[in-house]
Formats: sequence, C-alpha cells, structure tokens
Amino acid sequence: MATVLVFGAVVSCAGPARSATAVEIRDYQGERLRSVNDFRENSIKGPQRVDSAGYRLKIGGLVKKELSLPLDQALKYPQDRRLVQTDCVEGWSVRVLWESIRLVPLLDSAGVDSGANTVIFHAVDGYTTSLSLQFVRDRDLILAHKMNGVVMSAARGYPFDLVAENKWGYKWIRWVDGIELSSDSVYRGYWEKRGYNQKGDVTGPIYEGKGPQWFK
Ligand SMILES: Nc1nc2c(c(=O)[nH]1)N[C@H]1C(S)=C(S)[C@@H](COP(=O)(O)O)O[C@H]1N2
Ligand SMILES: [Mo]
Repeated sequence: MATVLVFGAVVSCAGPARSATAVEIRDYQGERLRSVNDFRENSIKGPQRVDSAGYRLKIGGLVKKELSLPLDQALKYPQDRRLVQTDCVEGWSVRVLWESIRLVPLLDSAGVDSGANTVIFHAVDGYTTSLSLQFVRDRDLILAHKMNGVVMSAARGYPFDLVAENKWGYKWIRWVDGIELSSDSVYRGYWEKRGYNQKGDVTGPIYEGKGPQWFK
C-alpha cells in the first residue's frame, strides 16, 4: 500500500509540474545563461495551462496526410538543442537554451504539398503567426519543450514554444497545437494584423505601413 502511494505521488509529478523541482542549466559552453524566470508575461489572454492528456499536435492544410499527435508521440520526433535569444518589440531580450523536436521531420512525415509556401502556427489561446516554409526549412527550426534543460512551465508555453530564431518575439508562438501548411504567403497573424511586420526579422522594421492598428 505504501509503495502504491509513493508511486502515485511520482506519477502526479509528471508533466509541467516537474519543472518546479528540476534544476535549470545556467552555464553552457562557457556562457552564463539567463533564467527561465527572466521572461515577461504579455500574452493576449494571459498564461494558458495545457492538459497533456487531452493535447494533440495537429499538422494539416496542404499536406498529403494530416497528423494528430499525442504529446508522447510528438516527442519521438528527432530533437535538437539551441542557444537562442528572444527579442521582444517592447525592448527586452532573454537568451536561454531551447530544446526539442525539429519541424522539418514533422512536416516531412505529413508530406508537404508542392503548392505550400507558408507555415501558419496556431495556439490554444487563439493566437496565430506565420513564417515562410523556406525559412522553417533553411533554419531547421525547432519547437521547444524544454528551456535550460527543464520541461517548460505552463506559463512559458508548455508543451511547445516555437523557437523563431532571428524573428521578433511575436513570432515565438507559445502553447502551439496546430501547424497549417498554406499557400497564403501574405497571411497575417494576431500582431501582424495589428500592423507588426509580417516577416518579423529582428534586423528589419518592427512595423509595416502606418504602423500599429493599420491593418485592423
Ligand atoms: N500563444 C501565444 N504565443 C505568444 C504570445 C501570445 O499572446 N500567445 N505573445 C507573443 C509575444 S508578443 C512575445 S514577445 C512572446 C513572449 O514570450 P516569451 O516570454 O516566452 O518569449 O510570446 C509570443 N508568443
Ligand atoms: Mo512581443
């Protein structure tokens, strides 16, 4: 009976709650990393809490075979880890170690149609953003499940945050549950519709046209 109770306690710690006890990597390849606690909360509907049991990562749109992957199956795809900085248009930056599945093998297993040139990402809070398929492939982008070696917290984006290297923070969509292949190369996501640059390059302009609210 005692064994059952102890085992039960361990199981209930699975998922995002475990990150509270695991230790963050703070030194990596001679560099002092920032902490996962250094991020600011600015989500459109506040932090989301995704239940791993009911979660599915869907890949659809212009694909040969739609996929709907439970979390454990999604995590079986090839993984990578990257030291990347997030830059928000509000003027703050945080550099941490991001780790988990690569998008290209995921897209390849769904089979991308030749007409697709854009990847539209969807999240549980209704937020969307897009990147060109070419950029996703060239950069071999990853969806992060861990930050600084620890499974990310619900607030940070569990179970997946897009590591949109060299793009403004609004391209780093958290709580991702949908990946849509599209031919709409001028698609505008949540902030892009409100005047933020559709390409979102950190080396390029923040706004387009007349700036905020222009596309409303
Ligand atoms: N689903 C979702 N993802 C989102 C947002 C959001 O409101 N909802 N906000 C974006 C913006 S504007 C920024 S700057 C980053 C900040 O998140 P981070 O602190 O994890 O980098 O999240 C991005 N991803
Ligand atoms: Mo942002």
